[in-house]
Amino acid sequence: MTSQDALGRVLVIIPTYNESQNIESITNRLRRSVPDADILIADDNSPDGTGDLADRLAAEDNHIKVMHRKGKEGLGAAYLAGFHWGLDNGYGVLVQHDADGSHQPEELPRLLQALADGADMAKGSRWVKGGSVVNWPKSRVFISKGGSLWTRMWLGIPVKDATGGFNAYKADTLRGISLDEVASAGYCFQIDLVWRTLKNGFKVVEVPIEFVEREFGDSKMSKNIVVEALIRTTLWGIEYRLGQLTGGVRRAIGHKKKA
Ligand SMILES: Nc1nc2c(ncn2[C@@H]2O[C@H](COP(=O)(O)OP(=O)(O)OP(=O)(O)O)[C@@H](O)[C@H]2O)c(=O)[nH]1
Ligand SMILES: [Mg+2]
Repeated sequence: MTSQDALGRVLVIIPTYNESQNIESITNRLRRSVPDADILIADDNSPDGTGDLADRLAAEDNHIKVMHRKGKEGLGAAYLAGFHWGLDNGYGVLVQHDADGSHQPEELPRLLQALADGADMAKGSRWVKGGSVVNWPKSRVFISKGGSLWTRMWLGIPVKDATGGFNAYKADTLRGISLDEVASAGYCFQIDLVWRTLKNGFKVVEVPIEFVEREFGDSKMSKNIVVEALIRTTLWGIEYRLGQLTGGVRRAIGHKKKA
């Protein structure tokens, strides 16, 4: 038995919307890289037939499962549904993995090893030593690094790649972070989850990854997603900083009363 076996069964959740050109290659690579893991494709009724293709892949391989959702509700909602399914079905580890080829299935064993070594959440990271991005325009690097810096500044969290979406969690971590309260949809979903994980006292370890820009299909990233992340992060930051301030004032008054 390896240290990773002790983690329990692994479920890799892949949200999809119009990923028919990518889904088969990504599931093939995942099956080779982590043969014991199960894969859950959470498809939002993609008009390009990704859901039907996923059904065909599942019919040929019982490690592949499909969740058909009624329509496009954002990747956050698809992940939440996938997490609940995985927790209800006894998986010990739940992984977030995009379909578009940006996350490398060959790097997943290193994330799982970080969990086996004691992390509660292993976060694939482009912006730690050893991490990188391939074929990204300067504008995307700026948005990603800027978003992480903004998040670190407001929330005071020691995470270099706050918006990264290639993450592995122990089941107990997800059970301990009030998933029912998560309302974020886009990039912000990643920030929301790592922020909750840290706030609840869980250990987050960043694992360097190579992030490759998608070759096929269209990005669902939009101005709205960036604006949602900016507004929500700033509001959480203000709430957090006010809490620090009022906590400090209360402590100071308490000290004075005692003296
Ligand atoms: N089920 C579901 N999946 C989605 C939705 N939006 C995006 N996805 C999937 O989530 C993953 C990430 O989406 P991308 O479009 O690649 O967005 P991104 O990675 O933030 O942006 P890029 O870096 O430009 O690719 C992909 O597998 C998408 O198919 C959605 O509304 N529903
Ligand atoms: Mg992508």
